[in-house]
Amino acid sequence: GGGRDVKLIWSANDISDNSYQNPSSFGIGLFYEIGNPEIPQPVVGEGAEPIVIEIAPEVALNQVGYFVDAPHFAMLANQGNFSTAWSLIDADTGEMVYAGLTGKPVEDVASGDTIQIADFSAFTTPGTYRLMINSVMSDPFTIGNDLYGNLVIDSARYFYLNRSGIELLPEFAGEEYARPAGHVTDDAVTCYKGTDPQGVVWEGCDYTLNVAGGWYDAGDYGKYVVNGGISLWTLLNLYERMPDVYGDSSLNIPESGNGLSDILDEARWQMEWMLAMQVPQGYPQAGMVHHKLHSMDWDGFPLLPPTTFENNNDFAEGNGGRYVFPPSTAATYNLAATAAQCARIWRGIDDEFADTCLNAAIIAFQAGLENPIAIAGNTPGTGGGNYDDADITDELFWAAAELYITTGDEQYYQAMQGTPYLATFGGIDKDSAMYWGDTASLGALSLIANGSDLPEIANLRDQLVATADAYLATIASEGYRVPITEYVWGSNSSILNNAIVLAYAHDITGDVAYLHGMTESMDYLLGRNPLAFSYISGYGVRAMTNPHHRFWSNEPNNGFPAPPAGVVAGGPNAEPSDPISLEFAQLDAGASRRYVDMRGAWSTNEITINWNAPLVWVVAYLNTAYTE
Ligand code: 9MR
Repeated sequence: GGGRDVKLIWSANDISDNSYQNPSSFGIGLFYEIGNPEIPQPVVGEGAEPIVIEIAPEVALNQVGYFVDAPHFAMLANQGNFSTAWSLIDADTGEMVYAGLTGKPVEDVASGDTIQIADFSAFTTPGTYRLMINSVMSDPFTIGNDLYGNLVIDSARYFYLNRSGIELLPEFAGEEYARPAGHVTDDAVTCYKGTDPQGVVWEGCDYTLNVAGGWYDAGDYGKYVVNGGISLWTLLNLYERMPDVYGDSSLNIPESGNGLSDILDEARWQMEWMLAMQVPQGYPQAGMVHHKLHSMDWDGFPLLPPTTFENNNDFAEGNGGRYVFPPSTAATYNLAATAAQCARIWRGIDDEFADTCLNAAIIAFQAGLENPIAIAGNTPGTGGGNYDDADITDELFWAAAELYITTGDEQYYQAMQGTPYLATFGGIDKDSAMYWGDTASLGALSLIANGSDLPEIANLRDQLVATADAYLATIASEGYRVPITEYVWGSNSSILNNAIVLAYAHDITGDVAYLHGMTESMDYLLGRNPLAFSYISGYGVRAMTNPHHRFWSNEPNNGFPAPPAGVVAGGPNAEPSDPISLEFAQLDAGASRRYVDMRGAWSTNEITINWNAPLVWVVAYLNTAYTE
């Protein structure tokens, strides 16, 4: 092996120059470069300095395993600039079953690594193995087709476990994750009113809304329509494409046993909250949708969601209350789109609910057209994210597409034609096909999934396949074989959303290459990456355990459990912005190494509904493809 230093840092430093909140608790957590949990953890005390331990390098591979006929690649980073031997070893007998040589090492720009790559794709005998590359031995992993059955369930339970406004009971949540209802006082919230430090006057409103319920967005207790929308769309789209994956009682949630798909029950929890964010008739901007709901200041960390919260609706002393913020065009189209999905999906299941959704969608779309420039920007206070989005043409297209699918009404076809996205697949030529701020692809995927026979669809399908081809080309050229080259905030979700596009290309063409692009995307997330680290909690021997989450902050002795299994971290961020990532991430390495598994690291290690939703979609698809 080569002489590169690798380190494991355990730190309990007090990080005091922190603008988020409760900084003293942020420094606790494991920092892995290439970590090894078997190394004894140093004892830490107040204000201890980080301790650096030299440990061995790790083989980067899918720590869960590989499907039998999918590609089988593994990497070793920075252990020499020469071709080297690898061998596959039966984990039970110790016998070598297959062997080969890496090619010439690859210089990977994204990480800065020099990588020796083993390709054992031709070995297809199911079993448990270890892989040795250049004398570095891996942990055991599987070759087989039943890899993701548990992950299909665990990843989807994320949503129940992040519900607001309902007590999480032990029989559904498990003892560890049970907690009181959070923010039941969201049943009466008014609009923020006041003059912010920049002199901007916020008008307030003459009503309160019952906006209890929904899912918490992420590590914070905000609830945002923009972001709630793409997350909900993803689960509903999963249901439209794969209605049988989540049968009744599959997720053990309170609605289990009602005879309906549990993923629909879970989606409805969020749909009802989205509906409640719409401005009621009779008030200014009726039909528009409030952008978001959160408190003026960040909540403490760690912290159980408070059951009651002083919303400060009468604008008494202080400004720490919880408010809805002004309607935005983007939020309005997010509701129009998802409520249109709702209207067709619940038709025949619950017609009254379908009617409610349809009515809300139609009204929202019209309100969006009449208020095209209600653009969300910065809001006063620091208690929530902005989800600011100045370009709403993509949301308009998405909403029009969903309404057209549901109603067949010509006006929505014309609205789609008024945007670029009926002629051009929204995701083409982009590093990521979609995210909360770019939703044009969602409309195209829905049109394709619902078998639209519009004349434009053939071209959209071709462009979708061309987009998927570009991802396959990226996989082939990136050292760690991922379908992205940019590492934005939440980069792991770019990979997952691109994998959804690969799934559609697989549906359209039947070409297994796209399915393999999906398996390779999961390989990366489950450990075949520069840090040889699984970004999905509970899956893999070195997996994420310290997310930025106010309840699952991994302080079990104080009532804050480690995360449940099946939660994906945001992942490496080329430009981390929180003090923990800035201190502990490898900023001198490439972007795909800029990550730390520490709970203060909100710009690399937060967890959110819009990142777990595509994880659910992708593993549901792969599990179905490989086990049926
Ligand atoms: O996912 C969002 C990412 O695209 C933005 O770059 C980032 C900064 O604005 O915010 C992310 O969203 C956060 C939101 O604002 C508040 N809840 C947690 C979200 C994930 O970090």
